[in-house]
Amino acid sequence: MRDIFDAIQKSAIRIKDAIDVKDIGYSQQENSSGETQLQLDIQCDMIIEEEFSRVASVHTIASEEKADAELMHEDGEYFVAYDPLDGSSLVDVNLSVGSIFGIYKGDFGSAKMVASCYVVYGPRVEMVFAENKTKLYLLQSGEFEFVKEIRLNEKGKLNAPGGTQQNWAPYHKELVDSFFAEGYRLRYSGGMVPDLHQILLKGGGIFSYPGTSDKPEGKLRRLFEVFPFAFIYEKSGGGAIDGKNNLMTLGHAHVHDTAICFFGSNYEIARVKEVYAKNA
Ligand code: AHM
Ligand code: MG
Repeated sequence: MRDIFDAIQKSAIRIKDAIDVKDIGYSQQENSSGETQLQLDIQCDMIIEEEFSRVASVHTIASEEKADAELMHEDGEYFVAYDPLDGSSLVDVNLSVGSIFGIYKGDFGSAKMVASCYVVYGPRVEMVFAENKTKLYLLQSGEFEFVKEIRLNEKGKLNAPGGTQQNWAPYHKELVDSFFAEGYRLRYSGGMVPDLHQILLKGGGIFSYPGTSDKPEGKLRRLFEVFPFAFIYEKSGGGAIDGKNNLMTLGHAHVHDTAICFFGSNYEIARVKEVYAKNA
C-alpha cells in the first residue's frame, strides 16, 4: 500500500505542474462517457498510468479516460480505479479540480475496497487518504506533509445539490429545499472533489447527485468517483447512500457504471433516507 500511496503523491505533483502550464485545448477523442477529452485529461491519465506501471503490487488499473481496465502486473494484488482529473472543465475558469483513486484488493468492487484517496488542486494542493482513518496531507516544498485526521460532525451547515434542477423529481427538490429552509447554505462549484472536500473539512453537510429524468442512474461513476468518496465519508464518521442503500453495498456490472449518490454527515443522511423511503 505504501508504494501505491507514493505513486499517487508523485502523480499529484506532476499533475499539478501539468495544470499550471498546459494549454487545455480539446482533443478529437471522446472518453467512455461520450465526453470530448481535454488534452490535459489524457496527459493526467498517462502520468498516473506511468507511475502505477512502476508499482509491482498494482495488478490492474481502470480510468475514467480508458474504455476498459488494463492489466499492469500479473502478480500484483491491488486493483486501482481512478479519475485522473475530475472536474477538468473547471480548469479554464481556474476553479479547483481533483484526482480520485479507489484502491481495491483482488478485484474491483465496493466490497473489495481497502483504501481510497483524492487530491485537490486548489490554491494549495491537498491530499486525503483513508484506510482505517481519514488523514489530510498538504503539499509543501515538494513533499506531502501530514496535517490532521478528519472527522465529520453529526450535523453540518452546507448543501451541495448536483444535477440539472429542471430534471429533478419533485420529492428531491423538496428535500433540497428543506435543508435550505433549515438554514443550510449553498456550496456547489461543479467539482465533486472540492465540493466534498469542503463539506468534510467544514465538519458536515450534504452533497447530492440524484437520478434525473435525463440520467436516471445519476452521473457519477461507481468505481472511481462514488465508491472512493463513500469509503472516505464512512471512515470519517459520516454516511454515503443511494437514497436507500449504503453505497458501499452496491455492485457494478461495468467499469463506467454510475450511481445516484448522497454523501454527508449522519443527520443529513438520515433525512435523505426518510424522504427517499417514502417517495423513491
Ligand atoms: P467529470 O468527471 O466529467 O469531470 O464530471 C464529474 C463532475 C463532478 O466533479 C461534479 O460533481 C459533477 O460532474 C457536476 O456535474 P453537474 O455539472 O451536472 O452538476
Ligand atoms: Mg473526470
